[in-house]
Amino acid sequence: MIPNTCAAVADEAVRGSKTVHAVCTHDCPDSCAVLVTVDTQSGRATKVQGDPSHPVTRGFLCGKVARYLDRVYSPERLLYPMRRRPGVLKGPLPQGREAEAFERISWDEALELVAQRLERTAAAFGPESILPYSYAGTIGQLGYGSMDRRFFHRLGASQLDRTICASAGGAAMMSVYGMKLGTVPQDFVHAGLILAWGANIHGNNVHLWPFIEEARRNGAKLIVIDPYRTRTAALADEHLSIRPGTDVLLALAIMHVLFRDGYDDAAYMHDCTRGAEALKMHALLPEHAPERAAAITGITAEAIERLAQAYGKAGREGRAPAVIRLNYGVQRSENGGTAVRAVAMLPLITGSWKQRGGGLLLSTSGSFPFNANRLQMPEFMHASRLGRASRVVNMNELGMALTELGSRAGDGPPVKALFVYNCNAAAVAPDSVRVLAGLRREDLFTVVHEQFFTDTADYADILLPATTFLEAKDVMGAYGHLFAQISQQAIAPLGEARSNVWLFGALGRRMFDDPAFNDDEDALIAQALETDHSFFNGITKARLEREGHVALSLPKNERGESLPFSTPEWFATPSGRGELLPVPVFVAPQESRSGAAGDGAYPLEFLPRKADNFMNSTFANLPGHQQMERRTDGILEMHIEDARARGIASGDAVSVWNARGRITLKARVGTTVATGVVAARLDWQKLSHNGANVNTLTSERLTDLGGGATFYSTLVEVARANRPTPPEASTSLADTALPSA
Ligand SMILES: Nc1nc2c(c(=O)[nH]1)N[C@H]1C(S)=C(S)[C@@H](COP(=O)(O)OP(=O)(O)OC[C@H]3O[C@@H](n4cnc5c(=O)[nH]c(N)nc54)[C@H](O)[C@@H]3O)O[C@H]1N2
Ligand SMILES: Nc1nc2c(c(=O)[nH]1)N[C@H]1C(S)=C(S)[C@@H](COP(=O)(O)OP(=O)(O)OC[C@H]3O[C@@H](n4cnc5c(=O)[nH]c(N)nc54)[C@H](O)[C@@H]3O)O[C@H]1N2
Ligand code: SF4
Ligand SMILES: [Mo]
Repeated sequence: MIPNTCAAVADEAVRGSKTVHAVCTHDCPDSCAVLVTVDTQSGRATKVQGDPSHPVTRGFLCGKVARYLDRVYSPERLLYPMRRRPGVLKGPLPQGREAEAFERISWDEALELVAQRLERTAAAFGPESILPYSYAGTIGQLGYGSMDRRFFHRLGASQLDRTICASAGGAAMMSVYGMKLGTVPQDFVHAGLILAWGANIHGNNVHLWPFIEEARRNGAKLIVIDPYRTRTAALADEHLSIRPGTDVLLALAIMHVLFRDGYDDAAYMHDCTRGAEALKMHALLPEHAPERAAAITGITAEAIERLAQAYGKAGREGRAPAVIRLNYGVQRSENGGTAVRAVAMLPLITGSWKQRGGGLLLSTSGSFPFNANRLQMPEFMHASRLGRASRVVNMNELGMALTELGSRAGDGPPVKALFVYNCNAAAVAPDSVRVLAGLRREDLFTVVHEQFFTDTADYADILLPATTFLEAKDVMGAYGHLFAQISQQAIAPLGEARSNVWLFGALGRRMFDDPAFNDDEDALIAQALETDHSFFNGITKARLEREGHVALSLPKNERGESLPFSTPEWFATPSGRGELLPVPVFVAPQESRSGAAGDGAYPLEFLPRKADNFMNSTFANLPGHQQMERRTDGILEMHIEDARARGIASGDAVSVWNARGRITLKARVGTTVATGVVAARLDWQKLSHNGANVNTLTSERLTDLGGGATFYSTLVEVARANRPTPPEASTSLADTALPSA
C-alpha cells in the first residue's frame, strides 16, 4: 500500500498541478498572500490557501476568501459583454433573470459603442459631463488606479474624489502625523493593553487577531470601544458601548485624566509635538472630566477613569505599552475627522510610540511609495479637450451629482455619462433613493464593468465582464501590514472577462493616439516601482516576482527596531512635529441625538453595518456566504427598552424610516446595542425586502475633515410594520420600471 503522502504526490504528477502566488486584492487591511493550486491540464484553480511563509497571512484565509472558488466559478459570473435591449427600461430584475434585459455583443462592438458615445457626449456637453465612478473592488495598484485614470484624464472627464471609506481618517492622520503609518501587526504581541477603537478586528481584520491573542497569553488586556457588540467585543476583556459619534469627548476625557494625574511624557511632548500646552489646558477644562463625559458618551465615569488609568499606566514601571487599533468605524461620522485626530493624539501624550508594541494603527497605506503619478498621468488632463484640470465630484454625493449637478451656476455640465467599475454604487453609496433615481435616468449613458449582475449592473446600458484576482496580475501594498507583493495571474480569464487595465488600455487606444495606452501589466508594475523613496530600497519587480512578499525598509534605531514617531524625524507635518493644533473640540453631530437636545422625529441612532462574512456588498449574492451570514439576514437589532416602548418583540416585521426613505426588517431584541441605537447590515438592494437596503436611510452629509461619508451618523424611527408611518417617508419601488421582457 502506498502511504498517503506518496499518493498525493503521485496523484499530482499524474494530474499535473502548479502552485501560483497570488494576493487577495479585496478591500481589506490584511492583503493576504494566497497560494492557488491550478490543475495544469484544465487550467482550473482547484484550491486556495493562505501562504504560511507570509508573516501576517500565516497560512490562513478569512472565511470569505477560503471559499473563493465559489465566486470565481459561480454560474452567475458575467462572461461576455452585453448591451441593454432596446426598449427595456433601467431597474432591478429578480436575481437570476437579469440577463433578460440584455443582449450579448462582441468586445469589439462594446468598445466601439462606448468610445463613440463618450466621444459624442464630450463633444455635446463637454468632457466633464462624463463621470468615472470606482472604488475598491480591487486594491491592487493597477486595478485600483492606473490605466483607468490615464483614460479619464486624457478624456477630460470629471475627477472623482474617492472619499467613501477612509478620507476623514486619512485627513486626520495627515494633520497630526503628516503620514499614514502606524504600529505593525507583528508588534502587537509586545503590547500590554490593546484598545480596539471602532475596530471590528475579528470580523474585518482577522490577521491581526493571532498577534492580539499572543499578547493576551502574555497578560495583555483587550478593551473594545464600539457601540455594537461585535464578535471582537464579545471576545474582549471589556466592551465599552459608546454612543455613536461621541469619540472626541471620550478621547478628551482620557486626556483629562492623563494630564491631571501626570501620565504625560513631558520630554517626549516637548521634542516631538507642537501645541502641548494648549492641548493640556483644553483637556483639563471641567467639561472634559470623566463625570461630564459619561452623560454624553454613555460610558460610566468609573469606566472612563479605569480606561484612562490603564492607558496612562501602560508602558510605565516595567509594564508593556498600550497600543490602539483605531479603525475606520470612528470616522464614518459627522465629526469623525476630529475624532480620529483626538484619538491619534493619545500616544503623543504618553509617548507610547517610543516602546515596541506601543503607538497606534489606523492605516499603513501611506508607507508604500508607489509612483501613482507615473501610473495615473494626471498631466493628461491638460492634453484633453478641456485643456485644464477637470472638476472634482465627491463620490459620497453621487445622488446629487446624478440628479442636481449642472442646475446651479458654476456647476459645469450635468452628468450625461457614468462609467462604473470596481464598485457596486447602487448598493454602497449613501442616500440610495437619490442614487437610484439618478441611475434610472434614460438620458444617462451608463457603462458598468463587473463580475456579477449587481444592483448597479441593473442600470447599465453597456455591461462588461471583469476578472477576479486569480485572473490578472497586479502589484500590492497593504493598509494593515508592511509587505509589498506581486499577485501573479493564476488562471486565464473566465469567458471573455477582462481586467481593468485591459479595458481602459483598449478604450484608450481606440480613442487616442498615445503610447501610454500600450503599457501592459509588467510595464505598469515596473512604473509603479519607479521611485527613489527609501522605504522601497531593495524592492524591485524581479525580487517581488522571486520572493512573493518583501518587507518595506523603514528607518531603524540602534537596536534594529522600526519605531514610527518615536523620534522627531518621523513626523512629516509642516511643523515637523506631532501636530496637536487646533485642539480637538467636541461638537455634537447635526444628525444625532448625542449630547444635543435630540431630534424628536427620529430618536434612534442607526448603524448600517458591514457583514463579517461579506466584503461590503461583495459576496452577498453567493449562497455559501449567505449561509455563513444568515444570522443577520434582514435583521434589525435593538435594545429591549426601545423595543418595549414601541410594542415590538423579536421576530416582528418592523419599518425603519427617516426623511430619506424607509426599509422593512425583522426585529431581534437583544444585547448587541445599547438603548437609543439600532443596527442592521449592508446587503444588495435586490436581496433586501422591497429592494431597499440600509443605504436608503443614510445621508450624503460629509464629515468635518476630508469630505468623508457619514454612514454612522444616521437617525431613524422604528415601528411595527403593520402600524401606519408617515406617507412622505415611504420609498416606493412601484415606479421602478420592470422591463416587459
Ligand atoms: N468581513 C469584512 N471585512 C471587511 C469589510 C467587510 O465589509 N466585511 N470591509 C472592509 C473595508 S471597506 C474597510 S474600510 C475595513 C473597515 O474596518 P472597520 O474600520 O473595522 O469598519 P467598520 O465595521 O465600518 O467599523 C468598525 C466598528 O466601528 C463601530 N462604530 C460605528 N460608529 C462608531 C462610533 O461612533 N464610535 C466608535 N467607537 N465605533 C463606531 C462599528 O459598530 C464597527 O463595529 O474593513 C474591511 N474588511
Ligand atoms: N451602509 C454602509 N454603506 C457602506 C459601508 C458601510 O459600512 N455601511 N462601507 C463603505 C465603505 S468603507 C466602502 S470601502 C464602500 C465599498 O464600496 P465598493 O468598493 O463598491 O465595494 P463592494 O460592495 O465590495 O463592491 C465592489 C465591486 O467591485 C467588483 N469588482 C471586484 N474586482 C473588480 C475588478 O477587478 N474590476 C471591476 N471592474 N470590478 C471589480 C465586485 O464584483 C463588486 O461588485 O462601501 C461603503 N458603503
Ligand atoms: S478578505 Fe482580507 S482576510 Fe480575507 S483573504 Fe482577503 S485580505 Fe485576507
Ligand atoms: Mo472601506
